[in-house]
Amino acid sequence: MGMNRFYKVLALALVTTVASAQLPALIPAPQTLEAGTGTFTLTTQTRLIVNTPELRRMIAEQLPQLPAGTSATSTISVSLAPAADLGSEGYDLRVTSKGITLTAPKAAGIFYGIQTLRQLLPEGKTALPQTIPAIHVRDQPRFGWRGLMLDVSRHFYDKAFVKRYIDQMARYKFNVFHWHLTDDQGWRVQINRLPKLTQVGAWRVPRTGRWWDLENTQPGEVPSYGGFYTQDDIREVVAYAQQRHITIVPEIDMPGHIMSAIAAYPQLTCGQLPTEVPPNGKLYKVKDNTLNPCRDSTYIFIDQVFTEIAELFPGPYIHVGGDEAYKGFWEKCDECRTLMKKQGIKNVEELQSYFIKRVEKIVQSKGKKLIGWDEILEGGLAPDATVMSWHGLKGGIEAARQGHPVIMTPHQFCYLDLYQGDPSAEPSTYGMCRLSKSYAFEPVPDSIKAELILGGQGNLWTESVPNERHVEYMTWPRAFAIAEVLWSPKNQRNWPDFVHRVESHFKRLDVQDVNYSRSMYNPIV
Ligand code: TNX
Repeated sequence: MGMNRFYKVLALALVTTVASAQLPALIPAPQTLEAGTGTFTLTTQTRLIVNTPELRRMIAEQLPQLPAGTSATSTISVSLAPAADLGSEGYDLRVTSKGITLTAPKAAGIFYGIQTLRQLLPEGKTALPQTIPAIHVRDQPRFGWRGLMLDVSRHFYDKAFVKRYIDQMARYKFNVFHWHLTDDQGWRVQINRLPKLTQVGAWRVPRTGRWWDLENTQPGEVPSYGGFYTQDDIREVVAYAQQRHITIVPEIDMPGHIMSAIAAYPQLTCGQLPTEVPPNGKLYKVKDNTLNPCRDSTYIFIDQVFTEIAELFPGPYIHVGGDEAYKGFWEKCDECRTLMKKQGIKNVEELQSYFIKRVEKIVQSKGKKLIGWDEILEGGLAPDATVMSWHGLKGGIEAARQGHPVIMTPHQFCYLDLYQGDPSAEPSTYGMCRLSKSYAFEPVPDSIKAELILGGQGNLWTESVPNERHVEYMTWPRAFAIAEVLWSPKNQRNWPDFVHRVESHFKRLDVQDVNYSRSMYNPIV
């Protein structure tokens, strides 16, 4: 680097540092932010002016308690007001020395404005007075789908933790919680019509020597690892998420990754091997974990499950998985061969497509829309499917080319189960996805219609994530990066400034006792 260029880079770095030191550290960065002059102090005399009971409840839950004051000179005014340019989630937040004004066309926008306001206030302090800088933020998200996925099958985390996780998501303006409720290693949602799904399918005998499966077992007990959510638990979590403007997308993974259900109801498979809920471990190769796509009884089972799932989850989608289905047993199954001949199905990929198309009809009969992982492209997409692209961007590009909506979640950028720093200093897993890589995620490829990309999400698979502290460690700060990619304007991305803000949010996580990784400081040498 020439000397001139060196000084230019140095000057730029200084300017960035000075600028970021002055502006409040908001994550995700808002669309526009202007610093004002002076500060506003929230005191016991500050009066709250709100025009609906719903907003009053929201503020009571999210901000320090404001006693009914009398001063008309210091106010927080929150109101719904039309604004064509703010969309359904945007808001306008103005802080001056006299008070705070928050307006939005919809309640969701008010909710996000409150999250911004919380980030302007000191973390964890409830006592007044509190002082915040004068500022004007006019903000709305880049994408309507801003998700995180949590796998609760490979390891189970209880309802209280899931609520805490959702709380944390809401602070960073995520609006979709994709709940991976079933997989080979455990079925985690109670289905009343099919009680064995949780009586049998929610429990597994751990592989000897796997401390993370044995850690909850008392000495002398027959080790059994597992757990599930009752329908009351699910309703409680759904209501909690709704209050935070988060839609839950339940995933019931099929036709593969469903050995836990097969262990409970063995007639669901082609039946060439004995079944059990397998022990956890990504090295454990699951084989006969595929539903039999040729029996009507399989679809009756799916109908029964989705009837209850649709009642429990008010959101518009059911995710049906579709990933990594092992099709070897279909090739060897007489029933499958007969059906394929009768229907003119040429290969097992087309048989999977036949299966997903039938499943889509069931999903639609419950008033819901189907989402699947990108393998549902194999053999032809179901007519109205939304595709979640995890094999890089390519599945999403192909689905969009066919006119289908897409959620981008390419593993290279969005997989929160991968190493985030030097493997010798990190808990054991595989692959690599550094914070800087997540921050470089761009959901819209050049070649396709941007409107078909609904957004993206981070996915936390949990084969090697045995407990709740570890879930947090894997999630933060990478989910900060994903939140910013999905909310903030693309042209405002600024890595040095982001790192600065992340550091300030580490302090917030400390106060909240949420775990996180500092591996962004570890260069891999
Ligand atoms: C692939 S990504 C899977 C999961 C694993 C994950 C591990 C996807 C749709 N399926 O079952 O947990 O890799 O990273």
